[in-house]
Amino acid sequence: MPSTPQSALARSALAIVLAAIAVSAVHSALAQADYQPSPENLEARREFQDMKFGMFIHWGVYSILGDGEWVFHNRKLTLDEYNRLPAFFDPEKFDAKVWVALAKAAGMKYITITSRHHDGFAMFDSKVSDWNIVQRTPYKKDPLKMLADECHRQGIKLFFYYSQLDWHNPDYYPRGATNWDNGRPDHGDWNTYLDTYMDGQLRELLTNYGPIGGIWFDGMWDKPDADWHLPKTYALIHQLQPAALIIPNHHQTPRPGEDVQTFEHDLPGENTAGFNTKYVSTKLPLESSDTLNDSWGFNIGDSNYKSVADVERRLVRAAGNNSNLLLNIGPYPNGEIDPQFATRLQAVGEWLSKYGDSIYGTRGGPVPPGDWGVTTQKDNQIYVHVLNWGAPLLALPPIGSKVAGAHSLLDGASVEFTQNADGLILKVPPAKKEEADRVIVLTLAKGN
Ligand code: FHN
Repeated sequence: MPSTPQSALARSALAIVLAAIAVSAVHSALAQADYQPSPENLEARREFQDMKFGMFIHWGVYSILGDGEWVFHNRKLTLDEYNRLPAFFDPEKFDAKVWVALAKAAGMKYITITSRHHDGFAMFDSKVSDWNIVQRTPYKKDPLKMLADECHRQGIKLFFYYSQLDWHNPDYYPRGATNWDNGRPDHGDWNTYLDTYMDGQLRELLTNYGPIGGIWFDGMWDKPDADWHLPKTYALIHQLQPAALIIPNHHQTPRPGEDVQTFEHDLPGENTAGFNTKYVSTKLPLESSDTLNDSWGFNIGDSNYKSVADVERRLVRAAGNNSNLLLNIGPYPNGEIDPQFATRLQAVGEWLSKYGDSIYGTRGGPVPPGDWGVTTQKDNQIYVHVLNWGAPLLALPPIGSKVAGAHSLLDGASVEFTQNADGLILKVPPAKKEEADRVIVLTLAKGN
């Protein structure tokens, strides 16, 4: 194209704009070091804590093989082999309305879905590469867009899980702990992977789907010593949507710019899984993620479903530990949700319609969680959740406030109690058959 004075002017104007964008990006990247969450972000954190119960969804082209989301790695498939999978992914039964309605029926207030897992396959319409559902599958549509629209319609918050680890992109190099020889070249540009590919996709997720709850990162543990350019990525997210929460599943102490601390397969501070940090933030909202059977992605050989009572107890224990519970399902490749998941979730939802007051909007209560149960608190009410206690009397340590009355949440019947400087003794109503939790509501005296 011949150079004209106008095009020269346009070029200098563009150069100035790009320089300004670069300066502002560097500035906000540095600013993450002493990150001060915006008022919108702080409000989103409070809302997040109030929601308490979320639906985790692992769904991708790996679902076709019915062997979990790690199948690419576990079977040591080559790129050429795995590249054949998307051609078989045609989820004609996927209905965003049904998924969102199920989450609501379960009493879940948010959904966190894999926008891409470690196979790097984007389950959304990405222009950054053609390794995505719209360009590589016969389905050709963007299910995350449908899900986002439906979540907005039905008032459910949507979070995107995003794997930083990538088993497919050659620029994910040097490779990490989960590396195997799948046919990628032994060279690649790490900076391009992070700055162009990953940040490019994050920009799409934060731009094309309306307001989202946040980004749930996973996979940094594959290269724990690498420079992940976190300040830059975190600044980008907070700049595009200040209320979007950054939830990193890196199993480490939280870093500047992160908004929630999440724990996998464990309650905050526990480490039965073997990879969680015991450090628990006292400032950030907390979340604990778990599976409804033993798998994240659809696994045809896994029928080890948790019982409804088990899920209810986990939710209660999470709340008593001041945490949310993010409970996972792995839908079929055709988009249907296994009735084994659906019926359990509906039953939990029915239970929550009776017990929800003692969970939603609460924070961890004044009594440390114990084997017997936990407490939650909202305003001037403390909920004593008796989960595992066979005796008629339950003695609790001092709670720091005077109790004006106590009643059973389920039927409103008053509960006898005595309180003195040594603590509180409650006469626990006898457990009914199959009752996962006995909740006694303590109303605190005014002026406490
Ligand atoms: O490797 C993943 C796994 O597939 C799954 O996504 C879970 C969910 O918390 N996180 C990773 C392991 O930390």
